[in-house]
Amino acid sequence: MSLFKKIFSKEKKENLDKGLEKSKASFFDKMSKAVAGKTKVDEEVLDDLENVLVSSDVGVATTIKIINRIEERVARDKYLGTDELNKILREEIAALLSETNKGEASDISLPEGKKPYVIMVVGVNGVGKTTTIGKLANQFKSRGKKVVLGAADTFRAAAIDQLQIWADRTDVPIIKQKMGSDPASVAFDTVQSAVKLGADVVLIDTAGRLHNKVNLMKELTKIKRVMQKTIPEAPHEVMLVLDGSTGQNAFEQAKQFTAATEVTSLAVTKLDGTAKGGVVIGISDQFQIPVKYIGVGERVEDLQVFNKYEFVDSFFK
Ligand SMILES: Nc1nc2c(ncn2[C@@H]2O[C@H](COP(=O)(O)OP(=O)(O)OP(=O)(O)O)[C@@H](O)[C@H]2O)c(=O)[nH]1
Ligand SMILES: [Mg+2]
Repeated sequence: MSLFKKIFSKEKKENLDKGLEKSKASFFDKMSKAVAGKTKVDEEVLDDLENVLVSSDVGVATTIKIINRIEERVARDKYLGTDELNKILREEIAALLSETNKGEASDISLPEGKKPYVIMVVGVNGVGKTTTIGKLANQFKSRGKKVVLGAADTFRAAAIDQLQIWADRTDVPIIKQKMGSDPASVAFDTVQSAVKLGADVVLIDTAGRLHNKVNLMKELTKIKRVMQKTIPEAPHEVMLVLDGSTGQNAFEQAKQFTAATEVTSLAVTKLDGTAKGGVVIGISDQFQIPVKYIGVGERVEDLQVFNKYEFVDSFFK
C-alpha cells in the first residue's frame, strides 16, 4: 500500500517502535493464539480477532468498524490466509482512520499571523501535562521559536516547581505566582508577558484536580476569558492530555473533558511501558479531534507528532 512507502524519519520510527514494544508483544501473543492451527480467515478467526482488538484497548465501537471492513474483504477476496491478517489489519485500520479522523496534524509548525499562539493544556492530574509542556517547549525552542510558559496549575506548590524545572531545562521564561493564587490571573500575566516579549508560542499549564465538571468548566472558562482581554482569539488551542496506560479510562476522560470545555487537540502519553497502546487507534477514530502528539517515554525527545500511518505501521509489524 502506497501509504506505507512514505519514508519516515528513521530515528522517530525506531523510537516509536520501541515505545510500542509492550503493546505489540501483547497483541501478537493474542493474535497467534487466535489463529493457531488456522490457515484461513473464517467466522471463528474473525470472532477471535474481535476479542483481541477489544482486549488491546482499541474500544468496542472502533473494533466493530474494523471487523466489518475485514468481513467485506473476506467476502470480496474469497480466500484470505491468516498469514496475511496483519497486513490486512494494517491496511484496513489505516484506511478507516483516514476516513474518520480527517483532522490532520502533521507537524508542530505554528499558523501564520497568530503570534503568540496560545496553547492551553488540560487533563486530569498525573496524565503528563507538565511533562508534555516541557517536551513541547523544547521542540518549539529547537525550531527557533520563542516560548513562554504559564504556571496556571496553582493547586499545589510542586506543580509550579515542576514547570519551573522544565523552564530551566529548556531555558524558556516562566510566569508564575504563589501556590493557591488565581489560575486566571497567572494566565493573564503570562499572555501579557508573552506579547511584551514578542513570543511565538505560549503554553499554559492547568490543574486537573477539580472536583466536578461544573467547577472545571467554570475555571477553564475563566482562564480563557481573561486571556481574551489581551488576545481575543486565545486560546488558539486547547490540548487535552490523556494517559494512554489507563486504557478505557482515557476514553472516559476524553468524553468528560470534551463535554466540559471545547477541546481542539489531544495528546496521548505513556504509551511506552503499557500494553494498552491500541487505545490511540480507538481515540483517533472515535473523537473528531485530532490526536496531535503521543508520549513514548520520559525523555525530552520522547514526544512525537502523531502520524496515524506511522502508528499503525509500527503497531502491526
Ligand atoms: N513513561 C512515560 N512517562 C511519562 C510520559 N509522560 C509523562 N510521564 C510521567 O508521568 C508522570 C506525571 O507527569 P506530569 O507531567 O507531572 O503530569 P501532570 O498531568 O502535570 O500531573 P499533575 O501536575 O499532578 O496534574 C511523571 O513522572 C512523568 O515523567 C510518557 O510519555 N512516558
Ligand atoms: Mg503538572
